[in-house]
Amino acid sequence: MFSHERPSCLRPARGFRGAPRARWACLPRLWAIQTHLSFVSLLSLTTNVSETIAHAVMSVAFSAVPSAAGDALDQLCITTLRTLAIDAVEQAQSGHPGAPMENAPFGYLLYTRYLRHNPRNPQWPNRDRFILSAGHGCMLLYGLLYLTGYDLSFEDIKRFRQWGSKTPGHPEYRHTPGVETTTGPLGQGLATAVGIAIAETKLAAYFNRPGHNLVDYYTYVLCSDGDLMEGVASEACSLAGTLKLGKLIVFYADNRITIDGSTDLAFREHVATRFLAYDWHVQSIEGNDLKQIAQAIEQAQQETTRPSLIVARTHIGYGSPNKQDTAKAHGEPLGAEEVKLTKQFYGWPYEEPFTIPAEALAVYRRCLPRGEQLEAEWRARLAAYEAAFPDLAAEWRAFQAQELPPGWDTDLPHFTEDMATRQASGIVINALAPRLPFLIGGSADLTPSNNTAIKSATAYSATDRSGRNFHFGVREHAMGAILNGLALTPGFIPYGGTFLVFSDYMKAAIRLAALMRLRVIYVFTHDSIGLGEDGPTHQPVEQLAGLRAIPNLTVIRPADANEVTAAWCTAIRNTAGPTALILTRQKVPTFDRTRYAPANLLSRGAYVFSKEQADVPDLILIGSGSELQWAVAAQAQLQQEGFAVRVVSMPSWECFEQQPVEYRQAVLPPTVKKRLAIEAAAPLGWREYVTDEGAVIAMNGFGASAPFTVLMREFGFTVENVVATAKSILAQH
Ligand SMILES: Cc1ncc(C[n+]2csc(CCOP(=O)(O)OP(=O)(O)O)c2C)c(N)n1
Ligand SMILES: [Mg+2]
Repeated sequence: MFSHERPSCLRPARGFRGAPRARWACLPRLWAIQTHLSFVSLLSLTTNVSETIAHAVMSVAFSAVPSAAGDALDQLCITTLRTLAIDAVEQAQSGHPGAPMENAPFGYLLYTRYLRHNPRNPQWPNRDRFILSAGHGCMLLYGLLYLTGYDLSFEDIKRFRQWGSKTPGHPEYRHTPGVETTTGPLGQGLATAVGIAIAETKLAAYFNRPGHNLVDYYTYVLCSDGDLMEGVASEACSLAGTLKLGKLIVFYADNRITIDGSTDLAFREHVATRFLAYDWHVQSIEGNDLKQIAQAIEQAQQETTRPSLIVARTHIGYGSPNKQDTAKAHGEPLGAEEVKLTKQFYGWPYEEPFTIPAEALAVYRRCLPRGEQLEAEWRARLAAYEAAFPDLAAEWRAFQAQELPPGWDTDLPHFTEDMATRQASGIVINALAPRLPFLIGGSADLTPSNNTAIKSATAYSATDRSGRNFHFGVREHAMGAILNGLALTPGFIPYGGTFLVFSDYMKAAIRLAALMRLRVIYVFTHDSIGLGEDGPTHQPVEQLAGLRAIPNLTVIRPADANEVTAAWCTAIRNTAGPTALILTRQKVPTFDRTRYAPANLLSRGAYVFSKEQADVPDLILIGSGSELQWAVAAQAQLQQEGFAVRVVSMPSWECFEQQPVEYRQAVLPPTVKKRLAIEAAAPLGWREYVTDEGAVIAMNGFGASAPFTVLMREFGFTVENVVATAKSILAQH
């Protein structure tokens, strides 16, 4: 059962045999190619080829399903894609030739026959999505994008992995047209695709009406052994099965090779059986057989209630006589001699690298008119929809433009009672939810603790796609990746909650959200030793410093309930990257804003919360989150003793750094170097704000298990300690 022999239940549905074949049994028909090439005219391309070629072949219809090896033109197209990848990696002397060589048949068939895409408009809302989860195989994707006519120049292909080119070492969202998400960290692409597929179901549920299928697209993924070894893929695919994401189609390149060598070293599980257990639809095929690939894709499309996995037995570095089926084909150029031998094997007669036969290009470029036509058909559907449902159509347009409804941020909760900031966050979410229909989110099984539920909404499920509350299960990492997938359909405002300490479990996904500048909101509660008795396993210490170190991520640790309202508004307006809200478990004071500065100053990152009773302060106390209260109390005592003390609330370093220098210097005057920061977390990074003359009251080790009031006292978060430390700073010259 757990050998690589497939159990009979996994045999392909259409009666493919999948019997073991001789290593070279799936050779292209060399004679056919060579005959074909003998009358192929060549284009040595330096610019994008003119549209005339594409139009000349527009009328050529696709045959329904190709034969196993396809016709000579199919093979020519596949070989073109393979050699393009080989040459680009060779030229860069860096990259991964093996995966593109291996997966070219699937890539070719998908892009030219199945994927409904428009290279002229990569953002067309109803396009099918393709995610290359095995991002190291990016030359496959770049090759396809270039050949099918995306805005990628031939020069970009030749300058693979070079400074300033559109072809970076792994696919990057917003960098290369047609790249749907950034991939490279294995497992992320597949898990993100689950979020992308969820987004489709949600949009369809919201906008589609009988007879008006405005939203209807597939999410395709190409993944590798490494993708499926990673835990995040297991988390996400398990959830995808539960959620019955029937339009998610995953092609698994089962080449049984990773960097260390054979997968037998570390990965002997039966993947197909595993996915059956997730309640996926599973097929097993030969990955070099066009007929099997085509039939499997069609079968997967027809399966509408379960996500589909196509386990394709493939061969890394296909065609390389000395490197195929070895780890050597994975991550280094083949080398001149091996390139020669490989091209000989393919029956490729051209010595000049980067040769693209005109006939092959013409086939790929048929995607241009085909894409225009697909989009035009959809636009006609949209026009009919607009006529039938003008109000919904207006919402559709607002969604696409990522417009927030007018007045969404007026009359939001103003708090007077003391409460935990996580509790305030729950109230704010529920105030925002009716105004922001695309604010959706949930928790990794901590909904009651994170206060993430939208009370007026149902749970998102296989039977209720209109649900807005997500139950990610105890799967922080997948939650992070799925949030990214949701945010990749701009217009959605996804949020996800867990304890701050478990943000570590999802760090890789947070990092990608930041790299992609996605509007994702994290609700991280239980933000310090203030959570109390659960003890040091649950008490975050170093997490804040780690999150603050991530570029493009905005971290906000509001001090009280009214700062929470402002923090949510800042997060929703932030379209330049994700935002992490850092919230307390324990109750904190809600400050009287008639006495102290208004809470909406939070958007500036730091502000003078309580001014000194003098022209210039002797000392500045800086607090964030639950520790601001100690600064405020200490200010009163110190002022009684004659010191002019300023209190600065500093919920967000990132927001503060974006302020003009005049503002920053007005809050923290450079001449006032006696400063004391108080934050129940690792002190790393605070030195910059307290200067050499200041100090930080922080956590210099792990916490402990005890009631939170005891912990705060024992770790020095008290008025007495703040006053004493402040005095020692003031006493220094
Ligand atoms: C999270 C993560 N860990 C490690 C790597 C480094 N890495 C790149 S590819 C790879 C494994 C390659 O094997 P496979 O995924 O089967 O791809 P193939 O070589 O078959 O194309 C590794 C470990 C990575 N990209 N992401
Ligand atoms: Mg592999």
